[in-house]
Amino acid sequence: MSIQLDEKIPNNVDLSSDKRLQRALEQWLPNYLAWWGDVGPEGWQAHDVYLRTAISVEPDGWAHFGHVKMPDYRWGIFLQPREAGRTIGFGDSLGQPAWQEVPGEFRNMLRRIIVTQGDTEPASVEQQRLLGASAPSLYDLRNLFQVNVEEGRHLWAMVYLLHTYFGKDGREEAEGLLERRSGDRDKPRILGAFNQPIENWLDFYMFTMFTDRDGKYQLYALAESGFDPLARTCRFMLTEEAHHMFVGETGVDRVVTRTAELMKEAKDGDVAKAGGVPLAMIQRYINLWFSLSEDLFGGEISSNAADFFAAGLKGRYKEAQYQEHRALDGSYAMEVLENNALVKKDIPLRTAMNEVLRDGYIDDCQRAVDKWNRTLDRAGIAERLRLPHRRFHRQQGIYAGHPFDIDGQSLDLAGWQAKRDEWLPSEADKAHIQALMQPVHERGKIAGWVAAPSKGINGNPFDFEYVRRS
Ligand code: BYC
Ligand code: FE
Ligand code: FE
Repeated sequence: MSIQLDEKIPNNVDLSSDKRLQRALEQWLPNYLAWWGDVGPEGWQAHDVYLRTAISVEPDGWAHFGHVKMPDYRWGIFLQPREAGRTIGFGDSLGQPAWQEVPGEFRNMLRRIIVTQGDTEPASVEQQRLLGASAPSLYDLRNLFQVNVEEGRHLWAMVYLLHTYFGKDGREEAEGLLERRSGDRDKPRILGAFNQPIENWLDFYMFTMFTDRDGKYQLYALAESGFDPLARTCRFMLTEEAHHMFVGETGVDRVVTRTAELMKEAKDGDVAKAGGVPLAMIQRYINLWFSLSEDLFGGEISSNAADFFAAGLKGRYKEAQYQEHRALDGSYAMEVLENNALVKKDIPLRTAMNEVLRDGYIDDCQRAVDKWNRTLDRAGIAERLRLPHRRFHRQQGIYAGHPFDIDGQSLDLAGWQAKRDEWLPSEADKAHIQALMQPVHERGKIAGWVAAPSKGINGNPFDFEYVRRS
């Protein structure tokens, strides 16, 4: 029985001898599979998909590749191995031994962080569930499903923590994670971007580029956590996350590449007429998903963030890069909106932790945009892509609800409305992209609006049979 269990659920948490966890999972697993069947990827469940499965945490042994049916995917539980003598790296408890059990005084805060993190994972699967029907290639189809099964595993990772460390209310929260639904009016997912529709593959590339990248920064911040099981769980999740961001960053780059080709080939340079995505439209999708994803960092000025940091639960990106880990005396200069005017203010550093994390995120996004611009440059195209200003189109924090243009200049409502369709995807854009979403499910072929990748997955060529009928 226990050997069977380890075979079914690969893990490094000694599941076969943990009766309590087994019982909790026994209850939860059928509900998880029902959820996957209900709102996981539509179609393709009986196909063989070339997927990687995490079967150990060894640096070069964890990614096992092979054709499997998604419902047979072995969702596992992996934590980075424990580091002997690890201490808390920041906040009020700096230098004390890392917690192996939940510290009572921080229990609610910690549970809330874990639930918020856990909620995003199934949400993204729900958002992406219809994309298989319009995949531009088998390579892309496979990448979509890879991302989906791994987000499923990330849900498992948070459920493991809830089941193991939070008793009855942890089990209830774990059920709740399967009950909320992306975009549902009555029981929506917790964070804004995870209730936004992902309607087409440009949305998908933008989401994996910008929204999964929020995941990277949040996971790095939680990988510093003084609660050691959370830190170790997030560290391992980050190894999988890299591929999701790769799918997004190279996905956008492949669209840009194809657009540049069409700009030169198409008669009178009309990319839209030639069946491509015009650069201005790509820019509007960048503007949308970048701003939605910035909101995921929370308010610029946040007492929650200060509390998380003080408690030693959520640190900064690579905390070791900083000299000083209490962040009690520092401040952060911020432009704050006061009576409709921007005023420079010094904000106590702990309260500005969301903004500190967002800074690193924005730099990382800019690096990717620079790369896309090099693609344009190599193709001899003079136009450039850009990130909108961080104040543009915000719905959380101090700039929320106030219109700013893409350079961060304040506008009145009429000014915003006049420009809205220049900056964000319009109904016409959506209709154009939708018309391009003709599926290409034939081996080695690719849709006309996106370039093929420069290489395939795990050393295989692009025309490998990434998804096949069994
Ligand atoms: N939408 O103090 P504030 C990933 C709420 S992505 C809706 O400004 P705080 C993934 C907030 O909850 C990574 N509500 O913010 C990616 C609070 O509510 P209450 C996910 C929001 O708390 C792709 C109020 O506004 N991980 O893994 O400092 C695919 C004031 O909050 C939003 C995490 O997020 C929003 N965008 O920061 C798959 C890590 N922002 O108290 C997966 C855990 C804020 O008034 N979460 N609010 O009811 C956190 O660390 C924090 O909760 C947040 C928010 C950074 C999200
Ligand atoms: Fe994830
Ligand atoms: Fe991800």
